[in-house]
This record gives sequence, structure tokens and C-alpha cells, in this order.
Amino acid sequence: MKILVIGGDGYCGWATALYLSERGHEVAIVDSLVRRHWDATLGVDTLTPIASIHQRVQHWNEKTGRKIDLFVGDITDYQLVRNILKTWEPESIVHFGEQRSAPFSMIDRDHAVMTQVDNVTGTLNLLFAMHEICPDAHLVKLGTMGEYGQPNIDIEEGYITIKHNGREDRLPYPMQPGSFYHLSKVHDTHNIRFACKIWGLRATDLNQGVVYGVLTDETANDDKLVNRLDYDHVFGTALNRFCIQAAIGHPLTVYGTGGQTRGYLDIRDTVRCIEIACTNPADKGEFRVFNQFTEQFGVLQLAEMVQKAGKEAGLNVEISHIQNPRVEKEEHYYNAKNTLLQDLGLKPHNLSDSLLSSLLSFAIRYKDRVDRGQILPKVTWR
Ligand code: NAD
Ligand code: USQ
Repeated sequence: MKILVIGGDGYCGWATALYLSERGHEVAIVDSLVRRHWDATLGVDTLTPIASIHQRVQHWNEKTGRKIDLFVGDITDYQLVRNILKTWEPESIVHFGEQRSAPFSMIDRDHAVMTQVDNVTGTLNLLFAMHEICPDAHLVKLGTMGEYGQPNIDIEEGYITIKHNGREDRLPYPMQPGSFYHLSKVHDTHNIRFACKIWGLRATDLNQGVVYGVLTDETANDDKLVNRLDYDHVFGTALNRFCIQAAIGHPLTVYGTGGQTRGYLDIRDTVRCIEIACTNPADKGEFRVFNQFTEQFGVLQLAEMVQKAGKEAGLNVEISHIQNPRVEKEEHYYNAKNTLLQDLGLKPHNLSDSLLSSLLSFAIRYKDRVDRGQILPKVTWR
């Protein structure tokens, strides 16, 4: 299958591009490299020294004989998107290419606007270009579990059946996002659903939980293919951050009580979920939503798991409860459905002691690259 991976230089996108290429799909990456630029402007960096995207793709080709086409460009440029779709003719378009940090979007007005313009414009450009050039292609769009917020009822996969005044309808699940970033994903969802309805496009919105881990079969044991791993207070996410904090002897930064529960998944499941979505496309005119996570955890629970794994590795890991920089519920009901991807064949890698110990040893290997000044949160929601 011909699969275009937008955002293919990023954390999820790089692992996915290699996984799909290794499985025999024809892959092209589109990336503006803006994430590397944002890191530079904030003074943060990935734990791992990543090669340039040109070196990465060339090394993959030399090592495996497989070719990945590369387009360096910004999908907020409509002519660029049109040209790529016209010349490369993808069957599936996997869209990871957005500003994805909630704290980044909450820095100030400029970062909120930058986030929503990048995300909403890029997705709209794709929709218009698909309508014009490849209306049969399938859009596989990365959404987020955070679109739903923390409702006091079970979270369904995109839709909920509601009975009201004696009538019944299947409606989009209510959205209560918790940052200007998460709001941008809700705006995308509405735009994609509308485009499927009016133009008969086909799309799958993958409402992904927080991703953890770094090694996939294709990126392991090869420094030139190593994936990025963020630990800083803007782009680093909960479990990855905790493992790196443990490796350098920094107390684990649990925000508030740590009762915040979210869906999580191993990056090895991210790549597989994308392949499942691509090879089982939505019908024409269908807007399908899958919840892409495998297990639910509270943040304190994760910190305690890392503390235990650290102890087994001979590390003394402390947990600190710091004032929550975000506005979010710290104690709440959370029960989200996640059966649709498993029905299509996903076999989850559940979080295990062995994954935690391998992530800890990976973090220890690169610990001299950690800037301790980038760990405590500096962006607040208030
Ligand atoms: P990332 O920042 O590592 O990668 C995103 C990539 O997209 C970067 O390489 C960036 O340069 C590129 N990009 C951004 N805007 C672009 C544009 N306008 N044109 C072209 N390229 C552009 O992020 P990630 O962690 O890999 O996340 C990928 C996607 O998955 C995002 O949409 C994110 O919302 C979603 N997601 C991520 C997680 C997670 O835990 N990492 C969880 C749920 C959902
Ligand atoms: N948290 C801590 N300590 C930390 C970091 C985070 O307690 O050091 C807490 C946060 O307050 C939050 C939870 O952990 O309650 C998750 O935060 P996170 O930074 O790990 O993840 P989040 O901001 O939600 O964003 C990440 C990705 C985003 C994706 C989202 C999936 O950056 O792209 O959309 O996970 S979800 O959370 O399901 O919306």
C-alpha cells in the first residue's frame, strides 16, 4: 500500500514510517522539521541524539534496501500539499504532523494561536486537497483521548447513543478538552467529520492516549535510526519523563495528588494500530473513531511503578507531589472503551516490569545529556 506519513520525523511518525516500510508498504515522509525548531527556540532537546531526517532516511535505505521518499515541507502551505498528493498518489494519508504539546499551547497567546493555526490549517488543507485530487484515499488522523476530557460517565469510541424526550440518536460523544492543544484536535475532528459528510471522504480518527517507550524493532540497536525521547516539561510526557527522572536521581514530578487517570500505550502498539487502520480503511463517506490506548493508569500509580522498577535496578527513587500547573480534575471517574482496534487484530503490549527496566536502562545510557533545568514545569494554565 502507498502510505504518506505526515510528521514522519517526529516520535510516533518516525517509528511508524520505518515499521510500515519494513512491512513492505511504500512509504513517503512529509515533515516541515518545525518540531526541531520549536525545541531550539525553547532550549530543550530530545534525550537521544537524533540524526537529521536526510541521514535517517538514507541510512534506512543503505541498511535495508528499502526506500522512503522524503518531502521537507509545511502542510499549512496548500500548494505543497496539492503537489505532494498529485505526484505521489497516496492510498492512505497518516497525519501526525501537528503541534502536539498541551503545555506549549498554554505558554501565551502566540503559542495558542500557533498551535491552532498549525493544526487546524494543516488538516483543512489535507481535506480540501483530498477532495480535489484523491477523494478515494483514506485519511488516518491522529486525534487524542484528551478530546473527551474527564466525564463522569464511560467514554465511548467517538459516538454515544442518547435518548432524549422519547427520541433516540447516535451522536458525536461530548468533548471537554483541557488545553488549547486538545481543543485544536476537537476542531480537527469536527472539520474531518463534516468533510466526510459533504464530500464522501473516508477518514479514521485515532484518539490516542499517552504514548510511552522508545524502542521498536526497526529503531533499536542503531544509533542512526534512534527515535527521539522527550523528557522536558513542555514536550515530555508522564511515564517517559518519570523513567528519565529516575535515571538521574530527580524526584518524580507527580502533579497534585496524582489521581489523574489517562489511557496509555506502548509505542510498539502505536505503529501497529496505524497499520491496522490503513489496511482496514473506512468506507466512503464514513468518519470512524477508534480509541487508541491499551491500559488506563493514574499518574501516581505510574510513579510508584517506576519507583519499584528503579529499586530493582539499584536506584533510590523519590516521588514528589508538586503543585499542579494545569487545571484538571485530580480525583475522578475514568472508564474508556478501547475494543475496536483489538477487534481488528491489535494484540496489546501491556506495561510490564521488563519494559520499565528496559526504558530505565535506556535512560541511564543517555543520562549525561539531561538538562536538569528543563524538568520542573514552568508553564501554568492559570
Ligand atoms: P512530534 O512533535 O514528535 O512529531 C510531530 C511531527 O510533525 C514533527 O516532526 C513536526 O516537525 C511535524 N509537523 C508539525 N507541524 C507540521 C506541519 N505544519 N507540516 C509538516 N510537519 C509538521 O509529536 P508525536 O509525539 O510524534 O505526535 C504525533 C501525533 O500524535 C500528534 O498529532 C499528536 O497530537 C498525536 N499524539 C501523540 C501522543 C504522544 O504521547 N506522543 C499521544 C496522543 C496523540
Ligand atoms: N503529569 C504529571 N507529571 C508530569 C507530567 C504530566 O503529573 O511530569 C500529568 C498531567 O498533569 C496529566 C497527565 O500526567 O494529568 C498526562 O500528562 P502528559 O504530559 O503525559 O500528557 P498530555 O499533556 O495529556 O499530552 C500527551 C501528548 C499529547 C497527547 C496526549 C494524549 O503530549 O500529544 O494528545 O498525551 S491524552 O493525554 O490522552 O490526551
